Amino acid sequence: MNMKSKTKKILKITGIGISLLLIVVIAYVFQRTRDRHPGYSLDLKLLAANTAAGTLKVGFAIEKITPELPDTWADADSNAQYEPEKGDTYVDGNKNGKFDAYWLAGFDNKRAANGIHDDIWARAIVWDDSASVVGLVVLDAIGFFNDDVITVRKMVAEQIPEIINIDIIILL
Ligand SMILES: [Ca+2]
Ligand SMILES: [Ca+2]
Repeated sequence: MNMKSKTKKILKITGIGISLLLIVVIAYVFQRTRDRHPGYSLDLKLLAANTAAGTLKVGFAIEKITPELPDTWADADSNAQYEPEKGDTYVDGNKNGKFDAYWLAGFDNKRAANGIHDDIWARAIVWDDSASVVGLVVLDAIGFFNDDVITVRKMVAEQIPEIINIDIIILL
């Protein structure tokens, strides 16, 4: 095999490798960005208000949503970042052999929760004017995305329609 055909073969193999890598990257991006609720739409129109004298019913609820923190960790260099390669260690409180971390958003990366300072909550209010029912939920959370909101709306519609027929659910 001469040098020219050897170079051709290496280029061919490299091209195939790059093509396969590209296909994997495209498949990964497609999987990560696909619509998890295809066909879902939300009609934000409220029914015309009931002009007859009636009753406005309002309900409130609050629910603790603080996750359990089975494991804690020791910050060897006191930089508030869990970095086992720098000597940070965890205490396997639930004895499952892995660090069950809750990663905190903001300020920096690798910030694992190491205790509960304050509980976090979901607070809800529902208005019912007998024409429309609107629910508003406020979460102490960062990273509750549109997919999650749609999932909650579907869960409410599927699981509790006999309790209350909510026309619109707003999550903040
Ligand atoms: Ca550290
Ligand atoms: Ca654990």
